[in-house]
Amino acid sequence: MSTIKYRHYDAERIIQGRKMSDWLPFALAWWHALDAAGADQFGVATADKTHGLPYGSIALAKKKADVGFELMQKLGINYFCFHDRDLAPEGRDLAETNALVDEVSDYVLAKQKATGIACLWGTANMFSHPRYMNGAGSANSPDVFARAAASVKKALELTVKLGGRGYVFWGGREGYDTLWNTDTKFETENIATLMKAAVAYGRKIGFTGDFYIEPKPKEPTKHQYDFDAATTIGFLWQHGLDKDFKLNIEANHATLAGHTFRHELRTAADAGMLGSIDANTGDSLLGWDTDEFPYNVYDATECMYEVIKAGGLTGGFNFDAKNRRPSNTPEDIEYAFKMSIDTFALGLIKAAELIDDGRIDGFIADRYAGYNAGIGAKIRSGSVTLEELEAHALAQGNPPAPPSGRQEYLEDIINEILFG
Ligand code: XLS
Ligand code: NI
Ligand code: NI
Repeated sequence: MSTIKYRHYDAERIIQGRKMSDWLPFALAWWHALDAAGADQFGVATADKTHGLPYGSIALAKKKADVGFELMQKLGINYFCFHDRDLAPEGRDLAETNALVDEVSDYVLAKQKATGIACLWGTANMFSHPRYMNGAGSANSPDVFARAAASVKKALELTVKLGGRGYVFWGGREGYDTLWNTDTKFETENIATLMKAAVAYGRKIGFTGDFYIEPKPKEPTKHQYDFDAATTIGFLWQHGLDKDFKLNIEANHATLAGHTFRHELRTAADAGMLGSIDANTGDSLLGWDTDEFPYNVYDATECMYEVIKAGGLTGGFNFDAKNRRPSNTPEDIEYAFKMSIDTFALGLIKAAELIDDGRIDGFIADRYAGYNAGIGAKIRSGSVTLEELEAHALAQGNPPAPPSGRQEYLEDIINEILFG
């Protein structure tokens, strides 16, 4: 039971026929909440998340789990997300690395059993270690490719062990810095091969959840292959991966791609591939992946409108977010989660009000009403010919002037519902 007093979030409250907690399966990102301590390109950490223990030790790995579960219980958050390397440090070789993460994941699993807190998704960190400087699935070296594949195998095993709903591929180094040294076709084919092997192995060991790709256009590479939702969907279709994969849409990545968060959600949903969300936000004046805790209620309302229309997520809302560098105390972490959870809860409430109000949906239905009958219905059937369309155009004379799009009228409805 959460001990935090939320203004809007009430896990049991029913919205559009479902509990708030079912619409909003919130997750804590291990790497940000328990690791990120404020270091950036220009300075070292401003927070201390070592708990007096040696950095990279197993004792610290277990302590992080203690702190994480305590925090999730306090906040009433029911899920967490992890990279293999967030749970346990890298050993001297693959065998030792695997043994270390086995030990820590046993510890985490025991805590899950004791608390009922579940895993939303797992992933493999294939971007931090220098071996991945030229990519993982896209590596020019088959030895590095094999090492990446081995870490995907292990991370899948960990995800199954911890009962994860999903498995994420985020390709931090899967891209290029210069085309003068890169065969893009070759590299994307190899990435697909790695993903196909992951699907085959995952299904073999009983992983029934969704695989996700998390689109991001750049950073750390100049260009990442999973640029945005549309590019990623095309890749999945091209390689026959669309049955097993959905998208994990991150708000800040949408901004980096020159899209709105809502655009990316809609694009994924239109393809039936809206799976999960990394809930964060960037700063439009900074222009990099600052992973801030989301507080913009317009964005959250738009997001939840898309999520309700899509029928909910198979995944959840992972707070892939960290405190700003000067917010460096443990209380700041709680304030951040509390603020963002209330932001999304309010977004859900307002999105549901918009739908119940009906004016927006009604306007959109009217806007396309011409397609309900006659030549419009024929077009919608997909079987219309140019000859039929020409015959219609000749018979009708000039088409009537199109009606107004009414953007400002509709925006005023949004403001009315948000603010009265
Ligand atoms: C980085 C990504 C990363 C993924 C998980 O920008 O958002 O945190 O979510 O590897
Ligand atoms: Ni992310
Ligand atoms: Ni990100």
